[in-house]
Amino acid sequence: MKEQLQHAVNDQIRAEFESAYIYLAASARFDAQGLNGFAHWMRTQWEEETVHALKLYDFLLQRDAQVELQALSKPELSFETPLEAFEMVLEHEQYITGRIYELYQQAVDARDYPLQNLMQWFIDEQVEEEDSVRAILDDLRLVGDSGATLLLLDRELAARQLDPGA
Ligand code: OFO
Repeated sequence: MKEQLQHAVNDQIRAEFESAYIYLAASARFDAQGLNGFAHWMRTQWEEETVHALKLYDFLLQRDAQVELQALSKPELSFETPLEAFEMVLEHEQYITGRIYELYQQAVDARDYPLQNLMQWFIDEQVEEEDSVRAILDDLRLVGDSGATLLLLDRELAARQLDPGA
């Protein structure tokens, strides 16, 4: 595997672990606010992002390429309310989608077909992730950031399970 691509995949491993870190921090904040369903959703998202990082990690190992784990930044949370939190999540996932497209393009340019296949999986995954986050945002915009309906949404999010295909 070309060295430049190995660096790019290692950098994406960092980005996935940093995503996981952001969601874990968000989970702790919701837990402290007593919104246990939101906390659970974020913690499940942490788990999914860890799976994504390991998918890339295993891919490098399979290709006999070099794994170079990088330092992770401290997660900075810019939200106060559930609505702001999910606006942050959507913005973050759109940023990740941009990175995935970039990595896919690099794989195309290098004619690295296995990496193109793997990136295709990530591209599909990002469509699903952005869609599910938009659905929660729609609900939050309808119910607002407080009151009984927010608690109902909190209960709904408590039911989220880790997607076995994630
Ligand atoms: Fe949130 O998605 Fe990973 O790639």
